[in-house]
Amino acid sequence: MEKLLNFINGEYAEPSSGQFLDNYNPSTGEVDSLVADSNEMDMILAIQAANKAFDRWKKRPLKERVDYLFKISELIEKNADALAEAESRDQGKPVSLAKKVDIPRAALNFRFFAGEILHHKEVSTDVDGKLLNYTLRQPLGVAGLISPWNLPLYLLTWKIAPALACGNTAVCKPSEFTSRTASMLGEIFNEAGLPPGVCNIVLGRGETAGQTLVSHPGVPLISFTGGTATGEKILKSTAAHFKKVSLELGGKNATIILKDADLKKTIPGVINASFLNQGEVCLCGEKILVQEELYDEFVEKFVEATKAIKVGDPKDIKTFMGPLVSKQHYDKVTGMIEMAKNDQGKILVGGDRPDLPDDLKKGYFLNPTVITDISNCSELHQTEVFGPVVTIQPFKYSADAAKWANNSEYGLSASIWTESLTKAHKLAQSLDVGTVWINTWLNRDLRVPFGGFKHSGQGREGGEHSIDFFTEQKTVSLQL
Ligand code: TXE
Repeated sequence: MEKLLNFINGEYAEPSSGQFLDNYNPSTGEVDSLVADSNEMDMILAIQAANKAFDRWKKRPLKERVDYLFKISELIEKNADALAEAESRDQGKPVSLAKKVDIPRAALNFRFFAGEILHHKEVSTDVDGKLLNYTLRQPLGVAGLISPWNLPLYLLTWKIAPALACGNTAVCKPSEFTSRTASMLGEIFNEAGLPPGVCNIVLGRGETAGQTLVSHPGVPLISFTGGTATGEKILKSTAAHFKKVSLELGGKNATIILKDADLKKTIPGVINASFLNQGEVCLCGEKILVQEELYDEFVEKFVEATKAIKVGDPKDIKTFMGPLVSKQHYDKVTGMIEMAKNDQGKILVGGDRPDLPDDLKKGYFLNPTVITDISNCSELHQTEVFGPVVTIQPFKYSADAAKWANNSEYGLSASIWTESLTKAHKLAQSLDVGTVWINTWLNRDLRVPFGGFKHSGQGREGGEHSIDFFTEQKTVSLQL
């Protein structure tokens, strides 16, 4: 059976223990490859390789570093079809979505941060012509980059590109559920001529490989995207070494629809915000709040649009939703639907499995699910489902919408749908979240700060914020 291997110091390597994890295809429920189950020793080898490469990498002329990033971006584009198919096979997302979003975004991450570092400027201040202050930036060393399973290549490259652009070297730990595209990156790095050790990829479990990376004293910064509980563990593990840590964690995001929303634009937008990527995007709006006057009409049209969603083979161009990523995750999501039923929730559509051909019968497919009539205080309104399950609740005034939107330990994002931009702006001001979209969702501009309030994370990445994170800034004060 095919083995997905580590990429350390420019070479593919088996894990030192010889142990592998079963890698399931979520569409069929069958094991279709094996993933290196790396241990502490593998991770230490990767950290040593990255550490050794750091001194030369940080001294390379800026243009040279940037040229590598542009080359990697081109190669991702050249291999886009193979990468999209691999992503879909591992993660379950439709191939069409991977081709349209994940892989182009991965290529863009390298191009964007190459441009960002090329155009980066520092400031200087003059004090009466007698004192000149200016700032310098320097990379920190080995960056530990840990990514989740929902947008595997997209989120990993979102970390690799700025880390390398700033002159750090990297050790990556992709999710054990979706290691395939990460393992393909090694070949791309070699074809781009990236010097050995500059970017290493260690596959395996979080509690072994991941934990070694976050606790190792030779890794001064950690960029993590994943679950909030893991984020908390990482903070504790890194505290002893005062590491720089950026955490992008979960969300329980609200979609707020005011009574004057144009449903022609709103319904397709909210369908995307609810069910894109099987609802496995940390920015998905799981909690839909609709102003009373529009509630009935919205529910009727939204349910109709949900029923029209095609769930099935991710290879089929017409498929909008593939299977959930894993059996564990499928059990978690269906468990939350049971919780809604126990809370007297009314399931208007979904909650069941689609009827599929024999080869997909054991896949982790779930129909998009819409639930109403559960109390605002229900646990389902606080806990992240991370699947194709949304609740709809009515509200009277904008202030009530803000209250229910903020009623969660998370604070990642929200979307507001209305024709009144003044109302939308006021509402945006009252939401405790890192990103508010108005009449749109998931529209990402890589220059703007991205991150969460409260338990949705700490720190911001994107544009100059990533440069801030992946460098230390130094002030030089010169008496003239
Ligand atoms: O994520 P984990 P899981 C949410 C979502 C999901 C829940 C758990 O609600 O149901 O998190 O998902 C690595 N030290 N999100 O369990 O475990 C792990 O190997 C170092 C939100 O899959 O957080 C993987 O590479 N690393 C989300 C990465 O952390 C550790 C995306 C994420 O895995 C580690 C995914 C440790 N001790 C899930 N333990 C988002 N914000 O986009 C695990 N890892």
